[in-house]
Amino acid sequence: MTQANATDADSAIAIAQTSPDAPPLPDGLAAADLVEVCRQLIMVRTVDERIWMMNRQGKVPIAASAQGHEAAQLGSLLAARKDGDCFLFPYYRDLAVKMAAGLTPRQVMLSFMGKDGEPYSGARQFPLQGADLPRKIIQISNVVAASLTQSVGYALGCKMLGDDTVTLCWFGDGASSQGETHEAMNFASIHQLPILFICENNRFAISTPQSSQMAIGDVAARADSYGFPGFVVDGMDLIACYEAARQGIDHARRVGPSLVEMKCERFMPHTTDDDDRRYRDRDAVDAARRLDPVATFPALLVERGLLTPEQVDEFRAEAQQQVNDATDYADAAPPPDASTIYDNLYA
Ligand SMILES: Cc1ncc(C[n+]2csc(CCOP(=O)(O)OP(=O)(O)O)c2C)c(N)n1
Repeated sequence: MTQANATDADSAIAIAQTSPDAPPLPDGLAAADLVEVCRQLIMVRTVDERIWMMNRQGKVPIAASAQGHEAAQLGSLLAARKDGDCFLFPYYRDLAVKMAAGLTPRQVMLSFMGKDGEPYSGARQFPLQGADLPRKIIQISNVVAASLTQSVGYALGCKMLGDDTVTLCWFGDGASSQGETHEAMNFASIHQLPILFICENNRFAISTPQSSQMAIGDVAARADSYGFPGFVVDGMDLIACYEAARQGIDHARRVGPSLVEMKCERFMPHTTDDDDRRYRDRDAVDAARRLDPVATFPALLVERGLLTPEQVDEFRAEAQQQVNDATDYADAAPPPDASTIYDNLYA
């Protein structure tokens, strides 16, 4: 890795010099990138917590939390942004992917409260499902693993058109147990499609532990049998996830598919409808929380001299203020007008 140039990303705050004995920044990253991703991380967590709270107040019908997955999601999305030419197929837990791609707190709250202005489906679907084409995102449904075949189809289209886009597809360990995943990966390999598969492995498919759905430790081990590379990375380490995704994107463009498995933690129940106390040991959840990226990543940047503790506090205050604003805005917004019910339907 080489020391990156510290000028190619905007940041509203002054960036301190990296400590002289800090390790070099990852290839292609500037100090300002890490500061900006730290701001996003704090923002996403603040939004996510508010969504959960609004569910308990009866104003959000359902949500799947990204808490514990943010380093995997933001690291991989940062790689996509640095590449500049990627199309994204996130899944229902990927709030951080969607927000880092440009979705605002107001849009998120409109979506989860089912209000007019929801950007994915006009509030006619599960929150944030449909498409956000200006931000190059498709997430049609939460049918587990369906997006793998859809994303492979997208990558095939790019290849046939001679388009340089790389497709990224995120999914869970449970999705990797579906037959559709095998079909998609096999097809992608036969045709050497420009796609990166990212498995966010939190070791649970709702209440089913990994050991009950596969007899192997690493989902990435399957890549070999499809004929492409597979890598395991610490999904709680944002920079490691960035580097793995960057290599996967590069590989997709030069050669074809690869699979990166990001081992992460699901801090919350599967969704707001689930009670994970029935199947998860609380000590294990508490232990997982000690790896929380929303604590470890800002601490890393402070240690490297890229941020001060006061600046981290400013990010937290800014996030609270924006999320308060977004909540009030969405709460006051009307539901979608009944006359738009047939918009965006084919027939
Ligand atoms: C085809 C299909 N089967 C079952 C379900 C019900 N379901 C919703 S989420 C889920 C678990 C998926 O787990 P995983 O892929 O590991 O993702 P995670 O929710 O853990 O992030 C299941 C079984 C579904 N939505 N679609």
